[in-house]
Amino acid sequence: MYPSRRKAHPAVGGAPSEASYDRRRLREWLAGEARADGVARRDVLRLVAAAGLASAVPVGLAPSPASAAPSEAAPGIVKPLPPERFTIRGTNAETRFESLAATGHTTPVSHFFVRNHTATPRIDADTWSLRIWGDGLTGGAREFTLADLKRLPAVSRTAFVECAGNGRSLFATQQGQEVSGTAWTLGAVGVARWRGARLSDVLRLAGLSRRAVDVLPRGLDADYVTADGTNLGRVRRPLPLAKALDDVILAYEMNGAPLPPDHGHPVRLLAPSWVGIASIKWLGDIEVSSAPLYSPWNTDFYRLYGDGYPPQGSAPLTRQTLKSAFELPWNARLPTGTRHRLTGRAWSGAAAIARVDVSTDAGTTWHRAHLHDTPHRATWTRWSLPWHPTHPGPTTLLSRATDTTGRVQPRTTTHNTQGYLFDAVVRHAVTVV
Ligand SMILES: Nc1nc2c(c(=O)[nH]1)N[C@H]1C(S)=C(S)[C@@H](COP(=O)(O)O)O[C@H]1N2
Ligand SMILES: [Mo]
Repeated sequence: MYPSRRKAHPAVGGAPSEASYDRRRLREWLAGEARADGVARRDVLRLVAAAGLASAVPVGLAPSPASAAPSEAAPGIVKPLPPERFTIRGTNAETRFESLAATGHTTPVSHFFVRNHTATPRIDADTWSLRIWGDGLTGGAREFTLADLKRLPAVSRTAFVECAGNGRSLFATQQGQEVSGTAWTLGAVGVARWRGARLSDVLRLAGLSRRAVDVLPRGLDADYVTADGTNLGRVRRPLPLAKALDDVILAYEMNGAPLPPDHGHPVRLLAPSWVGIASIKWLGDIEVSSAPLYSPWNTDFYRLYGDGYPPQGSAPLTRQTLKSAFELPWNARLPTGTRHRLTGRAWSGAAAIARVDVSTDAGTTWHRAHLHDTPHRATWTRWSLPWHPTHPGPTTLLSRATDTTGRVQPRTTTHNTQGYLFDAVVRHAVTVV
């Protein structure tokens, strides 16, 4: 179908670091070797431009006011999508951040965003199996049933899944910049308790060769066909072995129950702290390779392109960035003369949250918010601040997170054409009435 294109590379012993892996990839990319499984890079870039700009956010449009909520369900999503919890965006459903106020640290399936390239497939867990194959194994291909995976030691991990494009519409609404892709506000993120087998255990059982450098997990959902009709094959994105052996889970449970259809039933990958595309749903097979692998999802999508970046784009995206958000609708109306409790969440792909500062006067003064969870990496921390507005009228609320690496949300995010990794302080308009 779409055999992965390979080049000869010297064998690498042991697991390479993320950085050395990215450097090697970048060299190949510069040498013009990186192809997306037969689709040339320039063709995909053209496709991205053609398909993406059609759905670009018009500059100056306010982020999806509640009144404009589409009511019909997204085609291809199985679970109910009540408009008070979700905004439909094509084949995807964004969580309304304000609806998270009614949830705890973890996000129930009833509130968890869905990002589908095509549609949720219905897969029978009893007949499902995972195939591990490729020249990075010492022997032949191996199959694992769900029962096989459940016989392995189970690990549990609370972690977010966040789309690389979460916050994308803010490039237009806050920075006046055009970007392509789904116009998410801040709700393309959710936190769940994931449980499953370690990918490292399964790879070792399958007979991992010392020459292996990349794995390529692939979903069982339908081929992804771009707006102009190019078939990019099934959703798949190479993962460096260093990450695969570190903390990646083959998850079969979400919040203590079997994975629901929309989130990858029966088994998905969960790559903590990384961009959502790394967490392949409806896993069908994993190629293990002794040479770096490519797919459109690590060559043309999920890199940063634009004036601030090299012409070949950044290295493939790995960790998520730093964000914070209020659990309030856009343009919320808050009565004057009452004590409000402003609540929100903050998270970072790099580390735990160290502090959150909030401004209720468009950035003139800042107050340190109370943190309500013990901050941990790979998940979010809830925060709150009391506010007693005295003057009616419009104002702007700001929240600014700092993580334990010392990184602070900046005033602006450097533009990239596909609108990934928005990390700037969000200006949240409200009206005191
Ligand atoms: N097979 C498959 N896996 C996939 C996707 C997909 O469309 N197909 N979407 C990816 C993207 S872009 C994101 S952000 C996350 C979303 O996970 P969720 O739908 O469980 O929230 O799944 C990732 N895994
Ligand atoms: Mo995503």
